[in-house]
Amino acid sequence: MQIEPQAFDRVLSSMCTEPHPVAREAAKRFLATNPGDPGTYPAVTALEDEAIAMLGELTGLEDPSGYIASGGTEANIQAVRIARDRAETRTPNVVMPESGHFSFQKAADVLGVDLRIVPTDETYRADLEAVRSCVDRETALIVGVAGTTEYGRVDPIPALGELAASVDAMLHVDAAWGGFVLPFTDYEWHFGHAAVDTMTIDPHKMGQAAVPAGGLLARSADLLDELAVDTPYLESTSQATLTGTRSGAGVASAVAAMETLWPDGYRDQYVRAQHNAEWLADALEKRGYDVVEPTLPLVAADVPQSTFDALRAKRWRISRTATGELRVVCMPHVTREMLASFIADLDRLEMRASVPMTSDD
Ligand code: 0PR
Repeated sequence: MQIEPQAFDRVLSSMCTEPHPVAREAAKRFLATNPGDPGTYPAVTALEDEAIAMLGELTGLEDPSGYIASGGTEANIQAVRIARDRAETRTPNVVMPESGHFSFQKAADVLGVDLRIVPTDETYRADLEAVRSCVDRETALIVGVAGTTEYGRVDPIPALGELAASVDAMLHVDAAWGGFVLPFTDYEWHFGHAAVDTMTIDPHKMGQAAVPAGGLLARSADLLDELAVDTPYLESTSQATLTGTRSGAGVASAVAAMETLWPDGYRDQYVRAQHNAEWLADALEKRGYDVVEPTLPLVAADVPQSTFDALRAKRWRISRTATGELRVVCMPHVTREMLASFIADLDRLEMRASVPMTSDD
């Protein structure tokens, strides 16, 4: 029996989306290539250089170093690895707000660094005082998030950069999800705005590329060189990636998506997604739910557990924040019609809940 891949028509929980048609096509064409072996697959290697140049353009970095990773998890692990290997101490720590993605816990675990998680403030952003009181001479890295996974918040990146510099630590910005919408906002989040050393920015999230296409960027080549190991029997001499063999599909589809959509297509997509998020937040508020204001296209709202479960039973793919709020990510595949139909289902559920049960029910 052939199982069909799932449609996206009820998916409100994903930070990935349907690849743009040109990205899908490029992924198919480059499926059999392996940028892990540039000597054998030079065409896809040239494409990867293009991908990094374009990511540099999005993030205010003139001469970017980096590579297309398997995803944000790999990019975050590698950023921690660079910082750990640069640190002068043998017992380095990494300071991160509690809004940081769980991939940093994996990084800390495999790399043997001490991960210090500090609280966020009432706006769900890194609390600068908390970060300041946690850093010390052994801090190798401060992590700031530009588009948090749960609430879409952007940490005060320039101030985190100053803090990092004051203790000789590096600053990593996790813009895995936010990186493709933030260029159209007033936030200060990238290499051109602050003393950012490394960044995660994933084409396979808001960038509309096919999975796997994460992105790791470094301000200078020497930072990326920290990751390089010798590859004696390949034609190329060293490799900075965590994975060895890797798919050229993600690389090619990232380039195709960015060539097609940067900047106008991404801008249109951001505007549409942000309007949708505001429309949904408004609709939920009108129905009496507490809503966390969507500063980027991501809505969180306090919906009772029973309502959440009933919506799941209606096959809506929704997820929750750590504190239990309903969380809807307004990705490119999430249309106004989808959201209207979601709200209509919510209304039907609430109506049923408010009508007293009769013996006919
Ligand atoms: N950094 C941030 C800020 C993220 O939100 C995520 C993933 C990562 C790093 C890790 O990226 P990769 O998953 O590419 O390694 N955030 C979502 C999550 O883990 C990703 C996701 C994707 C969730 C698809 C659901 C889904 O259907 O929750």
